[in-house]
Amino acid sequence: MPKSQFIDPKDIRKSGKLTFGSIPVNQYKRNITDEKKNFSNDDFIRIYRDMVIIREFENMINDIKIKNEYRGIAYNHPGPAHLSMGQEASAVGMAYNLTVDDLIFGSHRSHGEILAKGLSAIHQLTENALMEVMKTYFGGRVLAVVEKDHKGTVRELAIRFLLYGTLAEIFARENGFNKGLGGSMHAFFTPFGVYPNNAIVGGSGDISVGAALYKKVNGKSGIVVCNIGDASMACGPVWEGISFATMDQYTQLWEEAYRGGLPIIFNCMNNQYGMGGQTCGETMGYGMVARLGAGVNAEMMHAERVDGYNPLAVIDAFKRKKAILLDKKGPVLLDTLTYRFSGHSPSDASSYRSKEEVEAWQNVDSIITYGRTLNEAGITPVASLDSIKQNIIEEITGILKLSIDDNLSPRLNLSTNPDAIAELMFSNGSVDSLDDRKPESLIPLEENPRVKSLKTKQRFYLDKEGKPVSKAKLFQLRDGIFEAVIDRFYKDPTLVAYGEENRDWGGAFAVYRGLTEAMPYHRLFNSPIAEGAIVGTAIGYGMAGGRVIAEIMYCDFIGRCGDELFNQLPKWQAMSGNLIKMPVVIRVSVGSKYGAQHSQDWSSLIAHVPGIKVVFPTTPYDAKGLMNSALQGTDPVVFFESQRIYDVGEQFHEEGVPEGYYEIPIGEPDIKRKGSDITILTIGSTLYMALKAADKLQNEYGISAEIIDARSLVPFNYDMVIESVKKTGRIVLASDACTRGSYLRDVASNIAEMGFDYLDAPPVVVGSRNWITPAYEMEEYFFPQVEWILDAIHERIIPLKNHTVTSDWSVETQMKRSRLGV
Ligand SMILES: Cc1ncc(C[n+]2csc(CCOP(=O)(O)OP(=O)(O)O)c2C)c(N)n1
Ligand SMILES: [Mg+2]
Repeated sequence: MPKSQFIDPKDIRKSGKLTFGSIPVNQYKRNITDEKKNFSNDDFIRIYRDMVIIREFENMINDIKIKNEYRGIAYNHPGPAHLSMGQEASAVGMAYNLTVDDLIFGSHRSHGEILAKGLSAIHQLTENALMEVMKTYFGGRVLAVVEKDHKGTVRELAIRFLLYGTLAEIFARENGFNKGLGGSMHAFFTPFGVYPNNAIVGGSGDISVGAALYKKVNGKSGIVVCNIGDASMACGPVWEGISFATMDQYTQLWEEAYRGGLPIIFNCMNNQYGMGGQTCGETMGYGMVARLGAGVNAEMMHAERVDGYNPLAVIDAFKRKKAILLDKKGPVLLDTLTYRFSGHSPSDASSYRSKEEVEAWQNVDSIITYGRTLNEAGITPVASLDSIKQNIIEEITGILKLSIDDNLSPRLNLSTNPDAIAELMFSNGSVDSLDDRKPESLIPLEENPRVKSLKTKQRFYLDKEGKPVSKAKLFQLRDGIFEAVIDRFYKDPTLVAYGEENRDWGGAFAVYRGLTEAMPYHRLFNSPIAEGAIVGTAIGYGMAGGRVIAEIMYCDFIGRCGDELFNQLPKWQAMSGNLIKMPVVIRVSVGSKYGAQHSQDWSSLIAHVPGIKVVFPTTPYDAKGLMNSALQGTDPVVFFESQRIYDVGEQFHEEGVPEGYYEIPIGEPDIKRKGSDITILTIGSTLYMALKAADKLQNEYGISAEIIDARSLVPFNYDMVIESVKKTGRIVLASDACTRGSYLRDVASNIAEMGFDYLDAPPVVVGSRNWITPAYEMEEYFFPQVEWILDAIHERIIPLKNHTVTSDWSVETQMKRSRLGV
């Protein structure tokens, strides 16, 4: 809580009542004659055309899925296809007034939204702009296929491009909008403002909020629409995204120019089912999705239910809601009522609903109803509508032929280039700043009190006389991180940092002390206690074009942002065909002393997931250099920090920690002490334990240990380790992670394979016990100790003369523990 806001017990304890206003439900009353003021005949007809394009596109996919054939063209599509037949009016109505600067995010059922938004963009952009988009996208390779033999207008060409890029993506072809790596549930096309669609139900709920944050913080025009299903309204990311989007600080604390709500519409495509579960009456209790807005903020999120079976009602609602956002009064919750008469997927037998129900909705099918209305209002004869439909069928038939032609539309060739996907996993960029604006700050860098105080600190742990420097005078590991972070704040105007206690508290572990004085609210702020949203919004912020540092206060809390860390952060660069960049750094502090739920090193879990760079520095010099690299790059980095060593000084880099900027490449381990008889490879603060073990080995047993600090887990260059093993013939690996399934087990097995010829004994891993972390007073029985390292060497690698073991390294015990699962 900022000190500027006084929590007065007199006010807080007053009695009273909370009252809620009313939420409009299907209030749209205009008829087509009224709407003639707002739409030309061409507009009315275009709305119809767009709905039919979506319907026929999905008809085609449905036929392919069910009959392996569409209009005589045979094809087998084994992948997913969640169709939205019946929902076309809600998609077209949503997209109608959105510009290309307005971004939409969606779900597994978003083909219709992609096409609707794309068609709307094609209508709005100039022909030159359209040609530019098509020529530059993947170097024009998508365009090349549809351009051949095309005789129509540029806009018609662009429609072909849209249909082909989407269908080729669904069929996993390289010409697809995401090189075939997204597929049906994840296809998107950012030049038209179509951002990632998410196969994880509710996955867009927090990511989209991050994109809205990007718009707001960087003064970019446009709004964000988060299209999600009615069942996803139960999901954590959606609730956390809503909490993040409605924080009071936007309207109460942020500086004048930035004051106001986030520009986002949570648009629930309410088809009333989540697979076979009925959200109203069975799996949820909201009755109407719109009701949820009432509990969130005083504006009740401007919630409203709108009839998504009438495209004009949806257009009207989006127009009004967009105006609210542009007036900085967002966010908004829309409950767009709709119905899919297609199954959840083509194999769905619809056992959960009656034939009568489906027919009742088919009877009010928006395409038929709207077409009839146009005809009755004298806007267009039935024959014209029929011919629109016929043309669309022909067009889609042509697109299908192009998309399944293996010569025109091949897949990524993993036979000729087995690394084709590997090459798309990371972007490996190096960028000083993601925007040209001057970075905003409250004071010049030199005037910052912490920057000034750091100038007086000792940057090496020993003074000139070789005596240890006191903690008060020492430049510590936390200072190394701070210097990298503040430097980037003054270089990159897009950089924002947030998490729990990031502002007034100075970061839970004082890494950010001094930043609050330097940075305006919109660049540094406290988030809600919502780890999912902390990481999810960071992903959206990065995707939209900004750089972000989000913080998870304790490593144990990464379970709270599991989906964001495992399914979202690592995947979108590759799933976009490497068009999206992800300059997102997640700082994760590894705890100690606080028992089972605050003291786990889960770096192995993150390292297991392909697509994230993982670092774990343990010295001030490394922490600063690696943070600089992380903040210069364009890839997601999970940056582990150990609470045990935030206050250590630099012991290894003899010149001390440089004041200026330098980078340490991610992926390179570092020899912290040279030796010749045995290698000890460590991750995290176990380095300091290993140093003590090395002292003992030398002093008591005459064994010289070489100590290598991994520094990074992913990527990881084995050269130095293999070279060391060639010399020593022996290796122990130690970290605080529980031993079973740990990253060091993986490294050990790789070393056994790659360095077998040089090894005199198998690599041995010393990790924590496979238990809960006990209380601080019992930690010595859980985390690796100096003696454990010596015992492991003695028992498994090389007998140490007169050594008395204190921990049990017998094979029998190892097998027994494994049998018991502990
Ligand atoms: C986290 C997660 N849980 C379950 C699923 C399986 N699943 C896919 S779609 C779906 C129903 C989603 O319903 P809703 O959000 O209303 O979207 P709709 O399918 O109706 O468009 C489920 C349960 C999933 N993809 N992700
Ligand atoms: Mg649904």
